Amino acid sequence: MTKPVLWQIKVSHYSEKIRWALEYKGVDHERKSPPPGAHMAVALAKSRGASKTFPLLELDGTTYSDSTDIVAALEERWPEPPLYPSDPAARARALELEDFFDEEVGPYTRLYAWHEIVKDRPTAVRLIESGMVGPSVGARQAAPLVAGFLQLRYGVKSEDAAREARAKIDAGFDRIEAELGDGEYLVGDAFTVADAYLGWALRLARFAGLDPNTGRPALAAYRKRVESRPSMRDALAAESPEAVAAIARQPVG
Ligand SMILES: N[C@@H](CCC(=O)N[C@@H](CS)C(=O)NCC(=O)O)C(=O)O
Repeated sequence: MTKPVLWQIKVSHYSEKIRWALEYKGVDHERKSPPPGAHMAVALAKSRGASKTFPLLELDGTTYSDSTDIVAALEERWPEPPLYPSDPAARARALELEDFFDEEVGPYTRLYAWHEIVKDRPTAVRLIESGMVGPSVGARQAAPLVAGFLQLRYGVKSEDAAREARAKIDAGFDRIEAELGDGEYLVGDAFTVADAYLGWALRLARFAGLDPNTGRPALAAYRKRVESRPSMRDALAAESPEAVAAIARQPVG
């Protein structure tokens, strides 16, 4: 079997979801990170026009796009350890939460994080210098171009959009706090696809200076628990810790 190839954007939480899933299942794979900016063309070419976003996963001759479909393909190919609960009701809930994070929390967290980073030129330059976004040489010159791209693509310069994003993020975290209760994981008593995604959304929020923990004790304890899992630590350590440090406005460890 040829090794699966993950086409990723390092800083992307959707890519992180797949990195966590691959580590969790112990799947040996290769990672490719084309320079951001070139990613759209690469994604369109690799997916034969089906997707302009990353992640993509090449697996057994098929290119899967969209992180939800990629997790489904991984689950089918490597059922153990499972990311989907076996109980149908629990499974439906895990998939509903995954969808909620994908649509209602993730894009807003991304928009808010970029909004904060773009406002703060030294942080933006440090991030570009880390090689995580844009060319690592000429970071100072590249910063306005990267900011311009983000503004066009995600509307990151509007204060109204940032305010709306913040409200969505807070509502999402409040929902999670309410749903967690005393549970160790989001659904049932095992790590699932829902946990694989939420962990990164929480880190991204912290990069942007948001503090999901205050006033949310269940969420704070949960985050610590999930991030201390060895496979999660490995997935996080594998991607430029310097870049993470460059954008962190709060300790994210
Ligand atoms: N629904 C997609 C969203 C993927 C997505 O938005 N990826 C972003 C990275 S966070 C991307 O490739 N953005 C590049 C762009 O939109 O130009 C998924 O779950 O995979």
